[in-house]
Amino acid sequence: MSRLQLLLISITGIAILTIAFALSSSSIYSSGSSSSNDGRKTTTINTPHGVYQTTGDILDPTSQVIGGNKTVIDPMKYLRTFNYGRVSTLSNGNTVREFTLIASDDKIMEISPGTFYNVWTFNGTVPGPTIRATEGDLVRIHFINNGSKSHSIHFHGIHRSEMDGAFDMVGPGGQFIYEFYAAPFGVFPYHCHMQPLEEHISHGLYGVYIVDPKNKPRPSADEMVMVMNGYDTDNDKENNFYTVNGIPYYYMHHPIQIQKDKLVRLYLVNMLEFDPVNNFHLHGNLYQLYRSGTSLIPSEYTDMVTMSQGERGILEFNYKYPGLYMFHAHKTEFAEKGWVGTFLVKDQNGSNNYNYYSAQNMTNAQPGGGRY
Ligand SMILES: [Cu+2]
Repeated sequence: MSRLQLLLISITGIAILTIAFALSSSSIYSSGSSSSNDGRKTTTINTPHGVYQTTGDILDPTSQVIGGNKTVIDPMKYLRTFNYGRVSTLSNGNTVREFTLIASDDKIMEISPGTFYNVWTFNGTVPGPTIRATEGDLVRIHFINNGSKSHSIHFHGIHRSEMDGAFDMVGPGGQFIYEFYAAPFGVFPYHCHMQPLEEHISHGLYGVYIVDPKNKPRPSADEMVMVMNGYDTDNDKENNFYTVNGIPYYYMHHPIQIQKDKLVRLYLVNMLEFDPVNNFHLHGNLYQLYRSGTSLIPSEYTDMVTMSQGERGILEFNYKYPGLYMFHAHKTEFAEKGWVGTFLVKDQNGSNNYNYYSAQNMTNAQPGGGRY
């Protein structure tokens, strides 16, 4: 059979599928499932914008996550929550910041609407809590392993070898105190360092550690944290879901509200397992990028940064015009499997000068009519 004949048959097939779904559909959107020759389940979704077929798990969720303690995290709460610890002062005047991090590995939690997965967590969420200190502070982490496997915490930054969390495993029921001086200033990941590493990281044992500069603090801003991650829900060492802050598409349906002309400072960390790179693209704007956050002088003015696992940076920007703007991975597959969100920029009187609801109708009209 010639390539042309094959092409014609394929086109005819797609056309028949399209018409079949259009006819069988009583609502604007419809979906159906079939099995392809290799046995993989194919989902066909018919929308006013076209017919989509996917062998991936999802194009966009059809409902909301449950929320509460069954869902792996509240991304809106996580976004602007910084934990400064229990503060005390040593006799020499040094500030001490104490934190408790508890690992678990037995929780089955919702990571996307209707999808439950065995997450391994620090303090019950993926990502774990954001730890924040100022350069020179003594940071003391009380680590408790409530899991059934050995775990540890490895902080990036400068510290003694016995505080590195790479060799000393903490067994089930065990405890360990990590102690180090916060240095240098910047943004860092922390994560479990037990083997097999990809299993411990891909299940969710990571979080963000921020060290603020002591002598010259960064100017005040609307600060937020974003962790890029994924979930391999079928155990084939490939991610099925991609997210920023733990739940795919969350900020697409719950835009992050920011003020026009106000400085936004975003602490961005890539903890994505299995895929070699990830990236962050901002719409309608560019940002000053401080790679690793270890300098007060930006390294680049851009709308795109690409990071491998463990890389991170601080992004600073302000919006000139009100409205709704996307941000997402510019690796299209990741964006289509959940790593996409929006900023809703408002002006001083609260208006966003934008037909937000019509945009919401476009993004929220889902197969089955689900609406956030
Ligand atoms: Cu672990």
